[in-house]
Amino acid sequence: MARVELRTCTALQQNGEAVTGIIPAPVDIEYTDAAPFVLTGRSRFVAVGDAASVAETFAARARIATGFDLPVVAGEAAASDIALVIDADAGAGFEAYTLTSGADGVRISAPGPAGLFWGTQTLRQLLPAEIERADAARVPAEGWIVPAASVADAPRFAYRGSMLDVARHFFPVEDVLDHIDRIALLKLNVLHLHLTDDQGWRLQIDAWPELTGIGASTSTGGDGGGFYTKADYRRIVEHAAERFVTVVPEIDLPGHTNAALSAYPELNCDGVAPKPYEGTEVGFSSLCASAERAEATDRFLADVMNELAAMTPGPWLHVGGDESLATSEADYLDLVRRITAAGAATGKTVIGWHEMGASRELPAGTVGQYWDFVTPRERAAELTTSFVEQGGSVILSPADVAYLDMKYPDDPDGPLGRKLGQLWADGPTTLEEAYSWEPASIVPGLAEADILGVEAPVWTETIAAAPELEFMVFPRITAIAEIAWSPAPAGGSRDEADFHARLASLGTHLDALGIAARKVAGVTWL
Ligand code: TNX
Repeated sequence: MARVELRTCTALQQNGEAVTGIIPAPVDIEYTDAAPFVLTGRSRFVAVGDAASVAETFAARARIATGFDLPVVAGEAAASDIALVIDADAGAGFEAYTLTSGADGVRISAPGPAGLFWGTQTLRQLLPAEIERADAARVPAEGWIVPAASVADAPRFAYRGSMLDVARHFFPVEDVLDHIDRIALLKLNVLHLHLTDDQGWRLQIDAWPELTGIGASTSTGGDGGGFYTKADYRRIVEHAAERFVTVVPEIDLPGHTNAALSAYPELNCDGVAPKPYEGTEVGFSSLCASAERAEATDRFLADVMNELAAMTPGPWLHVGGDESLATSEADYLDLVRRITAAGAATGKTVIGWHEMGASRELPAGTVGQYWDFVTPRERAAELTTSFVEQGGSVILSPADVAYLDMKYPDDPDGPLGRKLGQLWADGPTTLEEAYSWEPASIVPGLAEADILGVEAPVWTETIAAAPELEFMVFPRITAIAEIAWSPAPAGGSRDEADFHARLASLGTHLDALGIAARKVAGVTWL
């Protein structure tokens, strides 16, 4: 039996058409010409070890699309079954997994549930796209086949993020849950929620009720407000946790605070609450550093950080720190010290945008998020390495390749007939640009081990509804997900044609999910 080794993970060819391709590319994948696995009405999920809940998450989706019973059971797996096996030797690291598929069944093995879950996301992509459907109305012509394959996989970076700005425009809980499900398909494991900004405060804080009472009523462009109750936030966190996604909440401080300042006069140096803001400027608002306001400001910081930490099971709190252009340098350093101390006092690890590296008093382990360009300008590189010098690590989000709110080059109308996106980060961003950067080559002096991970932010000044979000995020987020998960390419450059072929295949899944992805030129969409 011939073994087709596909070093670069090119899709299996059938009648010259790509039928399958995994994004992000696994470390190792071999398709064979052996008989495929077929999921049928007799198939079961056989859980071995602590695998039942991962099996159930996948089975729930598969039942809806197939109409099959697909029970989750213990015991011996038959050739018609999918076995999910916890096995300490199945790979290095808690997110590693192996997968084999063929006429003898599917077997996914991993040292722990997280790896097992990522294995099921690979299986999701190996199945026909109809597996994504929210009803069982369409049976794939070839049946529910999984090509015979053998995969061994593990992520390059521990932190693989998608950031959603719910402050400039509010996105209801259901939209956020959908987004989590989609990023999990790409093995992204962090949802960074940008919860506060000048235009809105989106999270209930009991000790400061007007943050949402007043501060949540607005958005950019006068499109109405909204906020998450604590129960809403917990729903998001739980939905994410079931998909091995950690929520990183961001309260942006000390700038980007007009919504909070408009809700509480005592947070303002002049004691006067500014009007709510619905424009798109940045850098005009600031918490007050002066001694007269210290009691109110520090109580605000402690209350917000404590309530936020109490409802956040993940290890990180993001405290912002970007573009505080209305804060003097001395005040900025003073406020960053107090903000990061309040965050760290909760026991969480603090994350801040790279400007916070100006402080030499960061709590141990503070993580810096780099948002300058692929080629750092001005002080961006030194501000970033400052986090590492102080014992922390770095997340890379170079704006000219990883900001998904940048326009596409041909600036098409969005799905709701409006122009979307921004140009400030060195003009539009193509799919190829999003795919063509190397995390270890951005900030001089950063070693691989200093890089916690990679994140793709989407800011929503111009993006007001879920289809618009989908149109800007997909497909470029698939490029960022691959950079975050897959090994650094041998020889330094990634194989764009291979990526395009796999993306064409993934595109059928995005279609079946009903995602309004931008069908960029250069990909032969199926
Ligand atoms: C910069 S870079 C911002 C956001 C804007 C975004 C628009 C950074 C950390 N902040 O405040 O929404 O550009 O692209």
